[in-house]
Amino acid sequence: MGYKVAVVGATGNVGREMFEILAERNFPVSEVVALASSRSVGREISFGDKVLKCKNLDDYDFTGTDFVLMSAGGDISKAWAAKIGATGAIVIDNSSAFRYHEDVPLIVPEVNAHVLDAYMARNDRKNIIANPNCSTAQLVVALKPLHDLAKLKRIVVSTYQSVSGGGKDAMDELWNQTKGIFVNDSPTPNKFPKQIAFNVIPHIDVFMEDGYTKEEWKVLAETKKILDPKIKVSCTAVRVPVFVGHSEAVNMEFENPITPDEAREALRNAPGIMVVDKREAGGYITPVEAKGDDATFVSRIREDVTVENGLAMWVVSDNLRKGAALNTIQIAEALVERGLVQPRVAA
Ligand code: 11C
Repeated sequence: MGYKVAVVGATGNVGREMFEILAERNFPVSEVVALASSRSVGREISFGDKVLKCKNLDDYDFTGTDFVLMSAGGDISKAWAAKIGATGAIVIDNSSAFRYHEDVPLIVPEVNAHVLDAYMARNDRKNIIANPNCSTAQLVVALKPLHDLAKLKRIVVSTYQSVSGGGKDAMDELWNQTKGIFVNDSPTPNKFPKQIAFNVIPHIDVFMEDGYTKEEWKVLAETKKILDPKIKVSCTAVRVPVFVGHSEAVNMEFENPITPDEAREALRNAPGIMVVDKREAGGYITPVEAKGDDATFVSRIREDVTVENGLAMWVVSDNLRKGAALNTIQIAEALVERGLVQPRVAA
């Protein structure tokens, strides 16, 4: 039994990661199709030991396709997701276009896969499921076991986000600026508002009226939607000169007492998490080690003495994987495992 899977945005950072993860995890496919804009038609994409040629999204017929994994930006998702969903295919969308719609489930399988059951039972569903922002995905994976144990009241998150979250051009800008600075020829910032090489920038996405940025607002809105609307969230999102891997310093206040040891134990037993927490030099994870890994790593678990029932921790994950491509494919896996999607064409 295999599913026909199409990837929209096949040539992007996340699209390419999706093919790798589909192959790595042996997702049960009958066929995999690479879709992109007309300018990328014919470009070759690796899928396991096969090479796929990109087809044109504009004239692709989705009849018989089971899953469409979209990662081509919000505008493409807005233009296509409903049309594709109407053909019966399940769209799993990596953009922010539908995340906050009441009728669209926002899923991190380790946290709220059960929401899929109710959604798939609905006759009026639009067949669109949203994947969260990368900084939210790793955060809620780490918060969930602690929330179950001691009930979160409030969290304060500071992110250290890699440039790959901004796409390939952003990675190129860091690379070219870094090289340029050594030869006294630093190109002017283009993708980022200020120099990113040897610098940090406290600004990701657009500014909102209240002074927070959209990236910071996403962490707040998505954590509430996925985990619990009652949790108070404040975030400062910062871009750092790291190619892949987002890190987060998280301060938490709980309703009930919880010790660092209890937290460590709960995190160790939770799905998708790897605890690396030795109180010595190097006894924690950095983005360089998280790159290419599926786990959400938690380190530096300790008491936050500034509040009653407070803890602090350091959370790192590969933003292109758990933050994007992996979580998208885990949603498809959850739908298959829960018997919620059957192949439309027998393989
Ligand atoms: C970044 N978090 O690091 C962003 C990228 O809403 O899916 C992903 C944006 C999103 O720049």
